Amino acid sequence: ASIPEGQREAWKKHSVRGFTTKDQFEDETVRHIETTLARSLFNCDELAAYSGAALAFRDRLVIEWNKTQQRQTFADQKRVYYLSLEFLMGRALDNAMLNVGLKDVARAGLKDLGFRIEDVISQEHDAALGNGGLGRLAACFLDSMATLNYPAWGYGLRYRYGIFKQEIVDGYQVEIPDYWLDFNPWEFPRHDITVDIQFYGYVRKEKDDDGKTVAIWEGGEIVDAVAYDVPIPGYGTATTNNLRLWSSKASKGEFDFQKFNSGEYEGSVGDQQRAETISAVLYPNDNLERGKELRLKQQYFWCAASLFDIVRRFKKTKNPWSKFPDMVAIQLNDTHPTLAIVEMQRILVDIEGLDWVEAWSIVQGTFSYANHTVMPEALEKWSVPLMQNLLPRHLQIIYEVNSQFLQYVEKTFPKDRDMLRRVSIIEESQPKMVRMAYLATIGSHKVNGVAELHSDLIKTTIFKDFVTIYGPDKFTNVTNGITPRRWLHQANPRLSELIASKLGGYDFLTDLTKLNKLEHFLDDADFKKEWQEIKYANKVRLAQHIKDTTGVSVDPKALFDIQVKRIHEYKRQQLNILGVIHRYLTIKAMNPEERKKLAPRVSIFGGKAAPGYWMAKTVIHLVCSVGEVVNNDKDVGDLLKVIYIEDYNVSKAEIITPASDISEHISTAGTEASGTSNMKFVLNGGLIIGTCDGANIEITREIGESNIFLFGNLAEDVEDLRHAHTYGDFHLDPDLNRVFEAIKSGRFGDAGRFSALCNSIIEHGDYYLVSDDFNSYVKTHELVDEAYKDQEAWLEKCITSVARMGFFSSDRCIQEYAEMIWNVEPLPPKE
Ligand code: IMP
Ligand code: B1N
Repeated sequence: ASIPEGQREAWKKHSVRGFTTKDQFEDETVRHIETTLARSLFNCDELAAYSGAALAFRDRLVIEWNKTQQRQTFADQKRVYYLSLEFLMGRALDNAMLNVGLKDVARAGLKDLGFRIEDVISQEHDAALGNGGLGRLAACFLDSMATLNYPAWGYGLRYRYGIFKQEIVDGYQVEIPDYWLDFNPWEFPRHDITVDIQFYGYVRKEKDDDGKTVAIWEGGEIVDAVAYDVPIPGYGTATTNNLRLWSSKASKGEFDFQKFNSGEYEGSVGDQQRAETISAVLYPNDNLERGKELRLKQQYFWCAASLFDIVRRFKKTKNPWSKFPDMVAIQLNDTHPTLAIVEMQRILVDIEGLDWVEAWSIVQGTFSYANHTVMPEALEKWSVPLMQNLLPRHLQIIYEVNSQFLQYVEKTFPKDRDMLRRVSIIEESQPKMVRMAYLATIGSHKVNGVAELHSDLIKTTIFKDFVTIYGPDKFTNVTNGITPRRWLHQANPRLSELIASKLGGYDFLTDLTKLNKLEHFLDDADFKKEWQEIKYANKVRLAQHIKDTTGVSVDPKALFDIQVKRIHEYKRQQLNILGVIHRYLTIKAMNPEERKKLAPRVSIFGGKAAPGYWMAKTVIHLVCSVGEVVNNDKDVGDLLKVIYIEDYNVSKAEIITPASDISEHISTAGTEASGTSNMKFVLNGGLIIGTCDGANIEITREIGESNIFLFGNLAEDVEDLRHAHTYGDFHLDPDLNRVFEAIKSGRFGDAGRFSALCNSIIEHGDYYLVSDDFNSYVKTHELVDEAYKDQEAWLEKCITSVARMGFFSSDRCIQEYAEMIWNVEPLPPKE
């Protein structure tokens, strides 16, 4: 307001506008190549062309980013902060081009400059700061929040190494570090935004001027958090939100300088390295927690930096503390950011001097928690001694929260003495453990699961007592979704274009329920023919990728059967490969006449195993070993091929997903909270074979039972079956036994390598019910074979399914969060 008129004029006159035409795009790209990158026509390779184009688009994003941030600052309305340890963003350039609506301009411009846009786009290194579904969900949510104009920021960690790159060497997984920051035009370092983060030390109690006892956390170690901002453009809107990632750096505090000046040069370099270790690497476990101190340090570092930033921004609004929950919603992506709850209470009580009860009601009004798993090995628990050492004040606060909570429970349910032990945040084990899911639940006003079955399950299992204590309204469901921009428009441009040509435009990309109009075209022969051609072209593209990377030729006319996701026993890739072996044995036992009637298949696997997950690595090895045998067996030919695609990631998913005829989502019922790739495959015109688990159930409800291949035991029966196994009531399926005999005979190489895998089923209780579901799985695959023979009917199922997938847009999902949980309004740009 106090800026002089002349100065304003000058800024306005010279303010950067960003390109809109092809000519301007070429201007900007060439300028960046020649000046920012110091290259020229004569040494501009595809990577340099990518860099130039990326910088041109980045300029555009930054202009809108600045306007959006100003608008959100002046609007003085409630904001959302999405805290996630993982953001699996994938590539940014293609997405930026499509979201700002300038891909055609860029294609034509790059052509003038001598490049094919696809080659340029594929130069980009994936931003792979996540493991799997949980991290990709966060990325889809950012896209939807920007597209729907919500004032929303993501907060995460800027890992120097993202998820490792996977190589398959001699049929085994090898992990290669993913150093991805060499050239990253999509981030802006903000060295001016640095937060001091404290660890270790001790707590002193002191009387303040009013005679009140206050806690003072002193000593220990200080590490700096530096902000790096990543612009998040919405689709078809100028809104460009922010993803703020924190990077750790040694603090320039006194302590450091003392060491340096007193000649302990190496010591001070050591401090620096220790500090930088915090944000160095993403933990590569999906659905598993290992309780490592460095992981807890990462969590606190990121929570404390984010909270400091959020509180600072709130304070600029001059609102009283009581208004905090009306201005700020903080969403916890699983329990990983639960320390933010404790940190907020610490800020309010220890630093701002609010009384405990008032502070705690502000905290509860602000936070909400989404649970993503019921797998016991993934539920976070931190040892009390570990926390006592690293975060002494936070542990005190946790004990105080627990004590007040337990007092309330005792008063309300005086007859249930055992309840106190069950619901206590502190598990009375040796050592004692802090149960993070309980802390997150107690500190939040809403807790949600990520699909209906999952949300029901958490209410009857891990949070059963909490439903009794708080009532059912605190617990809700928000079924996951995916962004149709990346997962249809970007990954499958031809299908998107075909749909647009029938529906009269691209409105379905922002209102996915509009797809239902596709059902009017089920009799349109031209439309169906083109649909089929597109699927075929997508399969040809994948076949080429398979040829280039594995050397194996696959026939694009065969049925492509795909399972790509993290390797985990609960996801049951072992069921899939054992089924493949069964198919192989069946083919071998057939005469040539019988073989002629078979539908050719390509079984495609892909996904990373956590480096320490031995059983998962064995599954990869079994798939590769089976492929080695099957793919070279002259009896089999094109009837069956078994492929392992290495280094499955977001950009590979964009090639693989549109190329499936059928995909596998076959987790033991009750174990997969939701799944999101199931949605992506169906949206791309593939059918699925799956169990009654996670979002498969709701997909079935939307698309109709006749359009999905369901099999296997139900979640409600799983417990009894497991119980029966442990009491000796276990029957190995005879077909499965035949498969094990083949493995044991050494047909797929040294049987000893697979004995632990086989024995987990045969001898050790078959926890994931592979044997119980095997027969139903094999039978259902026979139905798939039959159905695929009738191409007309198959196509109709595919189109009908796509038409009914509108519900699974992450836009719907974000709207539900906004209305039911966050209570925030969109802030659309003016004009
Ligand atoms: P902050 O996190 O509150 O510092 O805000 C994030 C970004 O919003 C800043 O980097 C600025 O670009 C923008 N911003 C914040 N406050 C203002 C303001 O008062 N006027 C214009 N832009 C602002
Ligand atoms: O979150 C996805 C769901 O679609 C999947 O079903 C679910 O398995 C996945 C600890 C996790 N749950 N828990 C994790 C990841 C990393 C980690 O360190 C747990 N991932 C999921 C999105 O809702």
